[in-house]
Amino acid sequence: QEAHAAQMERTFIAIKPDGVQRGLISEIVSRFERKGFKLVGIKIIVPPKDFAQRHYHDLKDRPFFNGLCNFLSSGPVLAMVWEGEGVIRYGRKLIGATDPQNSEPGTIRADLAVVVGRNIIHGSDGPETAKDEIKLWFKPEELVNYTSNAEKWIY
Ligand code: FUP
Repeated sequence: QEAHAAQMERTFIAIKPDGVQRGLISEIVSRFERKGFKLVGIKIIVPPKDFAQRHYHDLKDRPFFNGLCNFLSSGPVLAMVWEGEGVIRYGRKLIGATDPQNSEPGTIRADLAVVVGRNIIHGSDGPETAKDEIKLWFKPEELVNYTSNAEKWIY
């Protein structure tokens, strides 16, 4: 009988409208790709306002919630699912602190953004949110299971 490999960890990553408009898609995607994480879902959409509100529902009581949701739905968002060992936590590391003024040089937000309201990228902050966000943004059939040739050299 064929051995069943446990599915590796997955996280939801989105390049927000500022990152897309600034032409930063390839720069950001390449950082995840070169690390050794695997892209298993990707699409570009303009999320409707109510969808943005669902995505950020945890922040609904914060003063910036309305502006944040307006911003997310103001243009194209590149929605992605990345897979790999520790990808949720390490994805957050690649992204850097929420406020680009506080994020460490070398991180995406530090290197490519200046203010918190235009911090160009979103990444799930834990296993539960990763699961919820992947489910919100992607249908199961939009996620691809495959073995990349590099995998046997990464793990
Ligand atoms: P993060 O998980 O790093 O994206 O941070 P949060 O979930 O706390 O915040 C989500 C988004 O809200 C941030 F990406 C930008 C926006 N935000 C503000 O505009 N002002 C703030 O003070 C905090 C967050």
